[in-house]
Amino acid sequence: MAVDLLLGLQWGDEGKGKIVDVLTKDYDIIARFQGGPNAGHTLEFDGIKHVLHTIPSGIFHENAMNIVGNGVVIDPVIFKKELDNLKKFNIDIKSKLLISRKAHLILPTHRLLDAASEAAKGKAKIGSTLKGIGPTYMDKTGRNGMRIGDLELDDWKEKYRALANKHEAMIGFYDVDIQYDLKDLESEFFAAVKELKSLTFIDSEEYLFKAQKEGKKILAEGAQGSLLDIDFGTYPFVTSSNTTAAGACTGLGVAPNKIGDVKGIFKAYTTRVGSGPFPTELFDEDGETMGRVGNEFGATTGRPRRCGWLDLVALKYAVQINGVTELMMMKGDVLSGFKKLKICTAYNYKGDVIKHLPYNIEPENVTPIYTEMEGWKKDLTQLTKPEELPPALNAYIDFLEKELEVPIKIVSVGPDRTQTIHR
Ligand code: 2SA
Ligand code: MG
Repeated sequence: MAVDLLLGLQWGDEGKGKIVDVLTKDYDIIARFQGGPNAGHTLEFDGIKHVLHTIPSGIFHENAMNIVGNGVVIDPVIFKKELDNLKKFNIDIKSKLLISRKAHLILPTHRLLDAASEAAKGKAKIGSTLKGIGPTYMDKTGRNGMRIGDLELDDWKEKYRALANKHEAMIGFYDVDIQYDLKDLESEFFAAVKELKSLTFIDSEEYLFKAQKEGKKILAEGAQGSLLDIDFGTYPFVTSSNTTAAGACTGLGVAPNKIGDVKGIFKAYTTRVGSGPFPTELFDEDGETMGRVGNEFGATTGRPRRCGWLDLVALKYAVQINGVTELMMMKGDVLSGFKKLKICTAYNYKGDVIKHLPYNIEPENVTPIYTEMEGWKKDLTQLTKPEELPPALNAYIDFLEKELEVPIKIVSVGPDRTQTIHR
């Protein structure tokens, strides 16, 4: 059985958590393959809103197994908080959540290094979530990292100590003022590790080989978005993992020829949190309206998200990089009431009109070229059938399908599970 993927096609926050939750009934296993507690996946059902960071979004479904794959980085402290938040749901976590031994650990000093690195960058900072993501992946690729499997060894604390000492020396290297009490951070960390160790660690690639053989349906849940990919995103303003389809192969141990549907999710407009170029960003009332109506605040950090029109040049790029086979459009409801809508279909790049994403999309090089479309007034949030969608929204969807050459299978009209229209 092939492994399906669900990927964010923009700069994250497309609504992956909601859609995984909606799709989980069709899957036996939901697996996270990259990122870590920088992610904020929001789910809403029965009037409750829930934010997950490291735990896969299938956790609320009785019959789904949830896997944290080898490509993920785990902060035991945040993980423990996530587990605490789930307690009220009476989920049998031990039997429903498995963690790869090969996943890397975020140490308290990784978080401090993240803060020091960002502070040293000043105005050029990445806008990291400060969860220690970059330093942890640096230790992974630098072959210095600690993995979940290390926690099963008797001498793991020695390994921890050596790495933490090295990190402290590195923090000293940055000429910035970072206040911290490592003793406090460590006691919190060790307590959290103890709880983490009560969960089930597995060789997740082996588990997934078997599951595929047995015909189990697996969905790989991406975090962040394609434009934050370490290779293909707007470098250096990216995260430190491969958020694109290939990341699911390396982050779970799934062979490329075992990938099935690639579900790409995007917002009907664009948002970005953190620094970095954003060609269609709005600084006017329209952008303010999107942020307010769309409640555009970071689900992990609470930072306001920057908002702008849909950028088809960037979206097409993401569709191509990922080999997207079906699309899901989120938050169309937020655009209700706009008289006119703009879609960026090309860039003016240093005087030339181009339709691909160039090496550099800084504002001094790129000006978006827009196609204008009629808006719609209708409140979409109560709609349940595709026939009920207003004509102007159908025209918007048709236009996107034609440009992107991929069908839009789901139109989401609100944050709740039930506010989902299948086409
Ligand atoms: P990091 O923390 O080192 O991975 O940050 C590097 C860049 O990646 C961006 N990034 C994100 N962008 C959107 N959503 C993310 N998750 C949270 C959310 C973010 C939040 O769901 O809202 O709460 O602020 C996420 N995680 C990382 C980040 O902004 C940097 O630009
Ligand atoms: Mg998010």
